Amino acid sequence: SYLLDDFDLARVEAQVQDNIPALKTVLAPHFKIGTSVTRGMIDTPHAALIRRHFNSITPGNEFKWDAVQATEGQFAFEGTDRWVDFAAQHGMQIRGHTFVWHSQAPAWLFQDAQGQPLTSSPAHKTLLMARLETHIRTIARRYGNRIAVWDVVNEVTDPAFPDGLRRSPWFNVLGKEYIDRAFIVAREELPNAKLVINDYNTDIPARREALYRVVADLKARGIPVDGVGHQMHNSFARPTPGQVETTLQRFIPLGVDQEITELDVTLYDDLTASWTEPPADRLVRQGQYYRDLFDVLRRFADNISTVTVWGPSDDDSWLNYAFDTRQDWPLLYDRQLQAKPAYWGIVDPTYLTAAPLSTRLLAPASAR
Ligand code: 9MR
Repeated sequence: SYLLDDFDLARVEAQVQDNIPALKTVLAPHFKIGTSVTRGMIDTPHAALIRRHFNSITPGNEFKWDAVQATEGQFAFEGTDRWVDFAAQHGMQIRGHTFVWHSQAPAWLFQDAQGQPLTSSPAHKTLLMARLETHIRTIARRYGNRIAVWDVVNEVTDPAFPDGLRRSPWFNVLGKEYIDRAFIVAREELPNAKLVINDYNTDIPARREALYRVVADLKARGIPVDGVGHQMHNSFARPTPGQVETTLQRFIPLGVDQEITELDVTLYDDLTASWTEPPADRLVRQGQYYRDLFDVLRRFADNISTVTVWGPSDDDSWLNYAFDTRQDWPLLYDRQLQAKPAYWGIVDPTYLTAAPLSTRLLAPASAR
């Protein structure tokens, strides 16, 4: 054992690099580039990183039902207000995520006044539809045009069923009408917003076709859906650039805008490995993956309005806690907010041939 005496413990804030191109400038000819944001980031150096590189934000959790209306009829807008103001202040687009999802929904939503699960009885149908409408109308009226894009429904497909629709509580009570109503009500309230149906694994043929059928059916019946969101939680193995191309191509005849809404690229091949540091060769491969992916996305720029990565920097990825506690490095900037090979893959792939730049700045003691 030993004693320490008379020392300072100081937090060294990450420094946002000011000598590299802003992602949003590099990509301006093609599409908007966004990131998801989480609570607290407004007050950390992440805010500077977000302002510098991105022109769209998607609050990752604040707009979800359990955050906005945890208790029936009591709307909490503190978290959402902050981000809407932040976006307005910095001239960014903001995406609302999401009005209708089966997950991160409070228990009361699918229960009657006695706490019993809702059924498909006429009374319960009326109740749940009224809840859906109230929720959408209340949020839409608060923010109106300040929110340019809405993920109106999230993850509603399931290729296991012939109709391609997930058997969520929404579906089990209301049938597919809940999707129709969500879009119709959103359009009534928000005539100018882009209304999106968002889903994952859209590169896998079964899911892609399920989503295609659902969107085609909505369009055929005049339901106002403007866009398809491909989440894209990717790995090196999939989707390949070719699979992305096939997926984007598939939706073009439907005349919808397309967005990449939740992009990240795990460094792992499986669920068993667990590293404490990212292997350098993997970071370069990740850069190559982002390079090849963005080559495709740029080619489809006419059909894509926004590409959003699911977090500004590796310290703020859902993948750090989704699978036990193993760390992952799926994004464009590292935990010190420095540009990774992933960033260079998009901005200037010639840098990928060199060893990853390590330009971490540690402020000299005198400056702390
Ligand atoms: O990023 C979100 C994370 O903070 C939440 O804990 C998680 C809970 O489901 O949701 C994450 O975002 C999800 C998104 O809303 C929908 N697609 C999958 C995303 C990753 O789970």
